[in-house]
Amino acid sequence: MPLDRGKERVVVLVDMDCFYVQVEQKANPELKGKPCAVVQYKTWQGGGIVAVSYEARAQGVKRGMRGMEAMRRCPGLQLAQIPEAHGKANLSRYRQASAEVLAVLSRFAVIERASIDEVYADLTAEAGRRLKQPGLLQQAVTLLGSTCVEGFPRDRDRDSRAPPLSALHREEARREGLQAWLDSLPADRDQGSPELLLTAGALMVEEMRAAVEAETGYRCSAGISHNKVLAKLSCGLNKPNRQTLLPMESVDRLFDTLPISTIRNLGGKLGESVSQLLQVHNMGQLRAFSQAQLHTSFGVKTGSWLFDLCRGLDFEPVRPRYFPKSIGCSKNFMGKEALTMCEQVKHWLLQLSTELEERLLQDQQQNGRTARQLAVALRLEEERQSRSFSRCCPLAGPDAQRLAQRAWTLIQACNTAQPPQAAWSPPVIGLSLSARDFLETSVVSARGITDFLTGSSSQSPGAGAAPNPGRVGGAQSPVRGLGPFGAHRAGTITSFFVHAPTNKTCPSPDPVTHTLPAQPSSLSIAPLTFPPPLSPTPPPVPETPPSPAPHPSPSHTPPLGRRDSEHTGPAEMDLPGLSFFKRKALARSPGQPPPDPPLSPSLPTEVLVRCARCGESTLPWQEAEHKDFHFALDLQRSLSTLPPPSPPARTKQKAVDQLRAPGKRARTGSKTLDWYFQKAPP
Ligand code: DCP
Repeated sequence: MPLDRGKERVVVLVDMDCFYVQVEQKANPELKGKPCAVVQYKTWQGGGIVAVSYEARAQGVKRGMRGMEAMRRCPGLQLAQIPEAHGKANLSRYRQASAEVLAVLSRFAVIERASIDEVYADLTAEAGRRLKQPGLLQQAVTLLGSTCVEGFPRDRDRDSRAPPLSALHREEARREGLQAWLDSLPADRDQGSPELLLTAGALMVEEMRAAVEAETGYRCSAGISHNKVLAKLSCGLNKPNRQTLLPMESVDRLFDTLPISTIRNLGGKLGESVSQLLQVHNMGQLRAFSQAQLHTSFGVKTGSWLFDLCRGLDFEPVRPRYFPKSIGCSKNFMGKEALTMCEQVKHWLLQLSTELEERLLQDQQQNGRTARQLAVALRLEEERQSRSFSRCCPLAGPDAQRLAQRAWTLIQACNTAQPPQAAWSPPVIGLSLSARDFLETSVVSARGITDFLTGSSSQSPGAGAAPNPGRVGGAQSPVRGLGPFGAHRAGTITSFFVHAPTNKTCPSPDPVTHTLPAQPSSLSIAPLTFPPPLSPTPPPVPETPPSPAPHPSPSHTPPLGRRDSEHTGPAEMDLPGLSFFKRKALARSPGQPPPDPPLSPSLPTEVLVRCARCGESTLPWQEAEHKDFHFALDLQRSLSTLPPPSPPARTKQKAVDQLRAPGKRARTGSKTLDWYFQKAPP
């Protein structure tokens, strides 16, 4: 029996529960079971809360509150603080915890690391295999001991306005729903049944989560469904320490009351625009629009995507990714913290470089890979607007002094202050350094490249072969899966997921839209004098209220110069502050990496992600926003040229008409594209 469209796969999202809190609780077991929160930078009103235990959530403590306010709400609240290093938050203990969890999960399936505490996996193949095992479902009701089935029993309504159930009632409802689900499964165990496959997947996920808790002490929740969107959505339905199976038959009812903003990829401006343009609030309301209407309003690609999405269909594959694509660190300088002197910029470049060096060395040691590119991004504040710039250059080693020097070389052209340039203008409100384009080093040399390209590894037992032939890092060879319970040492698993990019050339940036002052010749650059690497000198700025994460906007991210221009690649500087590095370079043994290639004008220094639609180059972390940019353009075009869709509901039609009426159009049309890049209010 062919599976219904969109129900072919079993996809899981595993998400750690109040992750940073759990890490702190593991480090300090006295915090366990207590209302507890993790704060960042404690000095201003008790710091900003970034993670909250479920006990504290029950008492009204929320992420984003100041520590002092949270203490007022919840007097017994325990506050743990994120460690700091180099004048900024140091997340290494959370990254370490994340790596421990990933190591466990990757024994069961090929995983896609979605964030520090979220992992996707496609379990289709292994679930299919398990279905063939005799007696699989006999113990299901016991084995699925933390599984909730959304929409079951069928007559139970999910009423978000109803008072929350007690833990006892929740457990009763869970069991009842699970039993009803199991009773509804086809008796003949037709192996093509999507529902049976989901159930087999849920059994696997129970095992995966139990292994994570047994081996790391961390608890997690999970969502099991047919695609990434539904998996992500369902994961959040019964947190903490529960997993939720979301069958396709329950999607319509769930979507009828589900705000559009809660769906993956619709949480920001895109979802806001869909709501505003179509005057809809819930996902289910989108079903009232025909595919042609959605095409008309959003273009064929986005329109088709929305048409499928509101029916629970999504076809994005799980892409094998074990390690982060880049290793980066950033710091914001809001308000009075903004950097206005070159020395401040250099100071922070070195702080960031020092952290980056530590993390790159650790990554090299643990994962056997070496970064080949350095990307620098900075946000400048000009006339109350922020503009972002970014540049890349080749990178041969993680030495902090050298990283800082290269970063400085790359960004100097952004300084428009008059000579002698002790000052920096416009003020810097965000700095970010990131290393990427990783090359396998130790693993490749130890095992030979053929294994990696063919996947013919003796370490891949095959039982859990990846269902999806994902491609990673631009490599053209399919990735083989990992067998469940196969042993993988840290540092060898990387071979399955990351391939050495072959001769990746730097795409040339598009013509510059924002002109920058010409880079002065290298002779006119002020000598670079970084403080010594372990300088105890505190940053010359006090702590102020927390700032949002760097949010560079693609529309404001022109390259810093034309690649073919003589000003593109500032020449390597021979500067007194580099003596430390030079000594090291002179002492380099033959086995050590060569020095960084010079940033000579003839070298391509931009290595950015090229947009297929417009050819514009952006940094990888700006890709998503860049897509929003195109969406915004599409919207503007559709507003100005196309007839409205005709949704059935009269009020809806009226609202859409109003939105498109000439008098009203100016309102939407008058928004600049910048509007689309502003963060949605929380
Ligand atoms: N985090 C952060 N700043 C944010 C959001 C999150 O520092 N604005 C950190 C702290 C979180 C971790 O990332 O513990 C994971 O974020 P999640 O959004 O997954 O939230 P939690 O794991 O804390 O809670 P939940 O159980 O709701 O997933």
